[in-house]
Amino acid sequence: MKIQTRYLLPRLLAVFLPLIPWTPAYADYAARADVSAFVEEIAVRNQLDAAPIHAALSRASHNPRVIELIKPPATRGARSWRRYRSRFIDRIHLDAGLQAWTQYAANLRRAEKEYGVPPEIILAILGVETIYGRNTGNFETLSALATLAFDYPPRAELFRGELEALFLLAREQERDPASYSGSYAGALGWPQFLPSSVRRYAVDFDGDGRVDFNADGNDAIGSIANYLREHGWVAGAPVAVKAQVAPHADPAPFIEAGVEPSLTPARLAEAGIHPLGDNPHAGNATLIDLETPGEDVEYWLGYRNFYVITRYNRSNFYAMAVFQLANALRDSRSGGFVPESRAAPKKAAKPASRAKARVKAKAKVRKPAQRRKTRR
Ligand SMILES: [Ca+2]
Repeated sequence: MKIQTRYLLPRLLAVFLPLIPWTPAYADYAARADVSAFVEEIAVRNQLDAAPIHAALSRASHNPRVIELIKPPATRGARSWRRYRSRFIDRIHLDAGLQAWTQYAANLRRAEKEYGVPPEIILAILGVETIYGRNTGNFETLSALATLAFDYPPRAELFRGELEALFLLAREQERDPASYSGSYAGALGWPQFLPSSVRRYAVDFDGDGRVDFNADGNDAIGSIANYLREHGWVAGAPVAVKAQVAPHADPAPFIEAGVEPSLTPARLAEAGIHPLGDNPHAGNATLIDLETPGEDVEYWLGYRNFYVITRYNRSNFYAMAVFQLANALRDSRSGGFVPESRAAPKKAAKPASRAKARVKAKAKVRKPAQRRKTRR
């Protein structure tokens, strides 16, 4: 009988391939030439000893879950402001936020005094980011950043910078670089700062001699306030106000004008776009459209402080959720706010999972403003 060799080889491969240990290119970071070049480069730039960095990276491992989470979804569903909002303006965030307000009242007041950022904004960021330290993430930061720096080309430049920052942070904090954990994108602790932001903006707000974003919220409170002030927070100025767009108006060019508040009240008025309320702010604004499928678009004017919140996470949805959670916390503290979920029960929102992960991925990209062209 003639053996059908052309079928034999694929069959043999099918049988034996699974038995051969598969060694992907990223298996051992310390053995890779591109990784060694990176180590040499950062060692020279920062007067670091290359050997311990190399040794640390030899303990890092590729984490496929990190790649899965950072990747944009293959199919993008319709964005829904209502769904996004319902994930953050709810009983869980309000209760935890009010409790944190009481617990950290003294430091929140001090942060406002020193940095000009009101307590409810700081609390809202802590709420949206991690629900006051509940969800800081369980990814080993060194491996997560190595995976993104060396095995995810679209964001390699950013994450190589963050990996370098992690080594410098570890040196400054006298910690093992492998001892950090946080989000899959390398964000750390209650405020989810990337290592570069920890180095640049973190403050030891409780004065115990070190920055600790995991033990409690004290250092996070001062650090968030400092971050916002450094990005241009204006004490006492408004964040955003609902806008009315006249039926004849075409908001598209104004929305496309970008995230910088560049639209003067006169130009907006001329186009038929007006702030709602009695005391319109004289400052420049950006026009924000909040879309929910099947509903009218909600329009808002975002002022300088809205823009500053987008420096924490470059998303209008994110900044608006922070602003509205802040308002809800303030109103609840004075006894006025009834969360939507209680006032009028709606269909349960889908679990955040993928969409939230995506948002958080970007949230973590907290590079200094001048290094960042435009983000999210
Ligand atoms: Ca401290």
